[in-house]
Amino acid sequence: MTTSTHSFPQGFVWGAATAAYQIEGAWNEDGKGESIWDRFSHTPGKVMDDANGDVACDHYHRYQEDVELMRSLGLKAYRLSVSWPRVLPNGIAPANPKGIAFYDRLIDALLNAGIEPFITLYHWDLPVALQDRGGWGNRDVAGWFADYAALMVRALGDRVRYWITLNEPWCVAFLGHDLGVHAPGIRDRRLALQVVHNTLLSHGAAVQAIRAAGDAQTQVGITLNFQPNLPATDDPADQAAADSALDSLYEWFAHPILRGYYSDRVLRYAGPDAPTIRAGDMSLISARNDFLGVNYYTVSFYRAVDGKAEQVELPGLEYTLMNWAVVPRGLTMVLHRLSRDSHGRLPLYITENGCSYLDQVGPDGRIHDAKRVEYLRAHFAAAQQAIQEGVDVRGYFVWSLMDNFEWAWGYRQWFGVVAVDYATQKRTIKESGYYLRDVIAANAVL
Ligand code: IFM
Repeated sequence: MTTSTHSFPQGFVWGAATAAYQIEGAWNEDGKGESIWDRFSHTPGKVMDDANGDVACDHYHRYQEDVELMRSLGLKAYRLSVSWPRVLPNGIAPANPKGIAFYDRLIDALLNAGIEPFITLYHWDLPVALQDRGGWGNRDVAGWFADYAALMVRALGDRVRYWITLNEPWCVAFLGHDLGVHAPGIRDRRLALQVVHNTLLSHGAAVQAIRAAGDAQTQVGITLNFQPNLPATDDPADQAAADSALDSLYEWFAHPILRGYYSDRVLRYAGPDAPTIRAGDMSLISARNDFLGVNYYTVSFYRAVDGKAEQVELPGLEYTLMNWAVVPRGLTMVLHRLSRDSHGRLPLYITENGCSYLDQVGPDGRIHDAKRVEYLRAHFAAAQQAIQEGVDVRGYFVWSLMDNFEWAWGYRQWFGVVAVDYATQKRTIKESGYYLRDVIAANAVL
């Protein structure tokens, strides 16, 4: 099925993504400081099975093997995150030379393998030392984060072109500070809304710092997660219900970044809990990005029940192990919306997309993860459709390179295209990994 209509543009950036806490392990080695996820996962009852990332995929020690794996899959790019407390144990200077040396070696190994690194600076592992000073709830975090960003660009910017400031700040704010199911495990809505603003502010400050420390090649952006609201049926009442439900992911983050203000709707929802905004904040938050990272997994369905919007599951639809509905057209919709709202001027990278299923090893010893292959195929096609319709999508990173620590779920979810046996640390490429390899080689949906 390799017709040109299924092809991606030349030079399309195919990759896979991971995050430091989910794979590195070595949680207290070589001078690394404690992160809020170390603290959270070491607190009984916070993570399923009381699992933690102390060892995870032991990537800190096995990065060379992992880069070889990436090379064997033909990845053009790899999205990794830096552990802030590994390089700055107290969150601020002095730096930990051994921590920086790890990323230095990793970047060199990637470049030697012909793989372009995309670095995320914050994928949820704040130094505890900064949490003790109020963490994301303290406005000073913008300065701490900008200094950390500048440090990393000075250390790696001669070889790393693509910088992502934060990953999914919605999760930082709401899962970490409102629902309390992620570190630091706080349940305080007012604080969570201030964290929304402070993460955005930190992004803006880091964009400036990265540009100042980088060169003409440097590209900087942020990765946001999207989960659009869709009607459960064609009934206009359900459409109205979907439209009336707040799309908190879009409105708290993409909207202020793209437009420079919070929508009336979201401020109405916040009421007295709305964040404190100072003069100049919104122009910093909405300063130009070179690209936007898009994480997409699923949608939310709404139905009108007694005049109210109610979120529902749709019987008959495929759901993954996370209980996320498989809706590829949602990705096409998100890409179109972002293109429209940025007037087509903001290159998009899909920085995460993938699915968790309980994989079975077949009698032949291989992992036939047919559902993951199908999920990826359908979402590649959905992205390709948006590109054909004129959306500027430059790359696609599958989540995830390998099975890893899935936050509050511990090791009970499997997103990798490579399986990890945590007892032996043996890596096994799944069928979906081979499928990804073939798609990359063909640069087309197969
Ligand atoms: O594993 C996470 C990742 O860290 C952030 N985005 C969603 C993934 C799957 O839940």
